[in-house]
Amino acid sequence: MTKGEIVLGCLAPHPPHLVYAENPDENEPMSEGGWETLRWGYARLARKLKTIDYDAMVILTPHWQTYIGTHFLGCDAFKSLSVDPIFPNLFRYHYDLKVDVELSEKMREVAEESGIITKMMRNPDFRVDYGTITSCHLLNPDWDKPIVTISSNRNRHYYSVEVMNEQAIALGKACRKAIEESGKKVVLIASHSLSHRHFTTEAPLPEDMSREHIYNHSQYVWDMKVIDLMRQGKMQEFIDLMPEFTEQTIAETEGGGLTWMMGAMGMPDFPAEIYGYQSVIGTGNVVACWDPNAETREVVL
Ligand code: 2X7
Ligand code: FE2
Repeated sequence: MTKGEIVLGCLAPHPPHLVYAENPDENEPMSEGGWETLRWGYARLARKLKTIDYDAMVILTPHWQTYIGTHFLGCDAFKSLSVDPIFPNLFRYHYDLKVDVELSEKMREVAEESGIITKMMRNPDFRVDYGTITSCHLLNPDWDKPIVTISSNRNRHYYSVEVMNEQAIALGKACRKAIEESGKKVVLIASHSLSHRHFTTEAPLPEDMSREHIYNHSQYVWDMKVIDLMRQGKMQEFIDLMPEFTEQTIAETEGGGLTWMMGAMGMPDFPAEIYGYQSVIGTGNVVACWDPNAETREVVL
């Protein structure tokens, strides 16, 4: 069997506002658009994905939070209505997705062997979180590839960002080994924003872009600092700064997605492709990817 590989790693934020703004058939509420800078960036990355040969998407999301161990989706399919708990006015999405259970089981097995506490989610009525749905919809609106969702263990809350970093890197290395042994080509997705200070009052029209802006300059400066590190291919430096960045900007990196993905990809020292940065309800969001193939890697923005 040929060795499996990670063919792309995507940092894919999941504000449900972006799906709402797209008006896909799956989502009930209708909008007049909004947040185009991020949506156009996503559309460009989705076009790149169409040119890449891959078998499955593996996503780590901070909105599936587990307190004992790391959990993996473990049924062939999940179908239901996902209603965002905070923004039910924007996101009521009918999903119908397929899971690569073989790959999921393999990752769980290798993670367990490396000392990580793990569990398969075998409940067919389990409601898949909106982070998975939003990031996967925007990267692949056709939903024509199976996915695997990995939960976010709350070790940042039990312990610290430092412990989260160590655990997420160990999980990333285990997932990489499992992918290599599986013989499959896999796209990784870290589903989250950067800085994460929310607004406190919603505009009467959620997509009113005259009301959309970052609420704290220090958070913006931090976001620009870490995006600059991505551009320069200095991911080890970013991971080293992760505790300070995450604490000072209450960043969604706390769930471990980016650290896990960088651990799996061997801490890239090549430049990330940047597709767009924009504020959503005051949070900082960048769409970015790491392409290990130097021949297809581009300077996008
Ligand atoms: O989950 C989110 C998020 N991470 C960012 C912005 C808006 C809403 O939901
Ligand atoms: Fe979120």
